[in-house]
Amino acid sequence: MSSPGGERLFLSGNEAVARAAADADVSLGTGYPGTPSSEILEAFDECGGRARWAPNEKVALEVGIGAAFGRARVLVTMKQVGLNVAADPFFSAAYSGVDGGLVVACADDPGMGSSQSEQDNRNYAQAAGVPMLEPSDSQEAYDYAIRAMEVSEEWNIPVMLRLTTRICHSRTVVETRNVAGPTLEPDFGRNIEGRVMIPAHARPAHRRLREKLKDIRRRNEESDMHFVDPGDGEPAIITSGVSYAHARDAAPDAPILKLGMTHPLPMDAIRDFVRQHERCVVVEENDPYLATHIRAAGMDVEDKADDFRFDELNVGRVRAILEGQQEEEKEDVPPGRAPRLCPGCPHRKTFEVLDERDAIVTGDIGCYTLGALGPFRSMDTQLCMGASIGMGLGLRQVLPEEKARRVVSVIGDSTFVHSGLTGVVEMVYNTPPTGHTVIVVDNGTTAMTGLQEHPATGKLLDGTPSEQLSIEGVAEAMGVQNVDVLDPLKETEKLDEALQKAHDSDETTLLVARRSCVLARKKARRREREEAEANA
Ligand SMILES: Cc1ncc(C[n+]2csc(CCOP(=O)(O)OP(=O)(O)O)c2C)c(N)n1
Ligand code: SF4
Repeated sequence: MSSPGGERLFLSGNEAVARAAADADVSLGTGYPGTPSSEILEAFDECGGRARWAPNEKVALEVGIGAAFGRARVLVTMKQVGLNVAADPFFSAAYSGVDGGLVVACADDPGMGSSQSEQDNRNYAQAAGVPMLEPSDSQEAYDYAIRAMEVSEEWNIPVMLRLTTRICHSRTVVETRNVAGPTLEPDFGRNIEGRVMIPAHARPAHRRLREKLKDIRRRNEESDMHFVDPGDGEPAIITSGVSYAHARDAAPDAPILKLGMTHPLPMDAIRDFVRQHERCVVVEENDPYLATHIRAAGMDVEDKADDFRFDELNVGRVRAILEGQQEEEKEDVPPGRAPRLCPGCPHRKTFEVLDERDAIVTGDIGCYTLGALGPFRSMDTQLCMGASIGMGLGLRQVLPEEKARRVVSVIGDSTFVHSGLTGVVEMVYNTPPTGHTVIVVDNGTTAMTGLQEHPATGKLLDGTPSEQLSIEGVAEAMGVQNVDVLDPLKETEKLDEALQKAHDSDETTLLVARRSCVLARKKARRREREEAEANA
């Protein structure tokens, strides 16, 4: 896989991370799709890497930790909220450390172009005690992915590569280089004290982690990952990630301290810079992560006003921050056209039926969330992946009987596998007095994030066949009393009747509304054509 380097390529940040992983001989890439991170593993596959979609981010990270215990180089990818799902192993892996190299590429979505929250994952690196590198363009995405692997291997610690939407999707020139491959062969050596995180082992592991972080910080002080762009303008700027590019354009004459490793922070280097300038402004997207930690270290730096905490930054907004503007002038932006389900989308019929039935719908995340908007307006709740079933059960437990019977949980096939299964266990275990009804809207793909495969499609990331998880089989095995599969378009009446029957009974029901996504069908036909051409 590794290349001699020296190529000049025009890559997105996601492609640059994938190319770095291929050049660094990463043994395994695993993750769960989520905008803006999804293309990393797809591009890694195209570079010849071994890339796999896991059922969810927690499993992906656990697979990654296992492989890194086996001394391999591993890349794990996810979007920012994915780390909420994977947080448990993330915190513990910081204690246990790893034997190979483990890089967690985690992509934040400032402005929430495709997310339900504007969560700033830099706080996770700090909270878990995991070193973090923040690239500011595709070249740095390439270089820092390699650096992150080196830091991970040198200190035996997972490392977070923190990306944001602009970095993931913007293309800039990348020069590849010859990257040293792993020095260790995959192997497993017993280390029970280091890897079994019972309290007696975790207490010294926590102390070891804090010592490691002190050493990494000392190394970071000397590192070329932070540098000063000299200038004689005022104010001086401290920044990182994509904000560096905006700051450079907004204030070309200003001295800028650009940080690369932002956990643990090189506080001595920052202090030196702050001492030399009368007025220092921290420019960063979303949370005041840098500003808070720099101030906590006793330095007097200016922070952006609260108004600038929301959404992505751009050159104009950075100028306003540097001028000390406290409130942002809001432009009247005409509302864009609301997104809609595609014509012929299989989810449409299900929502028409639910609308006619006046169901109370606890929903989930996917294309089908558009059932909450016009013309259907028939989804009443949506919080995070997998929440539909638990929330439906909660309502069923407390509502008066007639209303409780109207509650239906709607969840997509990818989301069902990701985090719906334990909701079904709750439904079977703590069945509400009126029972409960779940509809799995199975369109045979992860449509919302770009038509990725998942365990219930029976195909791996690259389209090769794999064991297919049966949604109805799992539901039956878990003890759901009534399980049925139907085509929402061809069997609309049957769907309505099944919902009526479920409404009137006190039993648990799971209906699989199965019909392929129109775009997934097109993609499958394209793939078949390409395969036929290749074999001709
Ligand atoms: C924890 C988490 N991981 C990933 C995502 C990104 N994401 C949103 S919906 C979704 C799955 C959509 O697939 P499916 O449930 O099958 O519905 P479809 O879009 O195909 O209708 C994903 C991966 C997310 N929002 N949260
Ligand atoms: S991409 Fe597929 S699932 Fe999503 S709206 Fe279009 S047809 Fe429906």
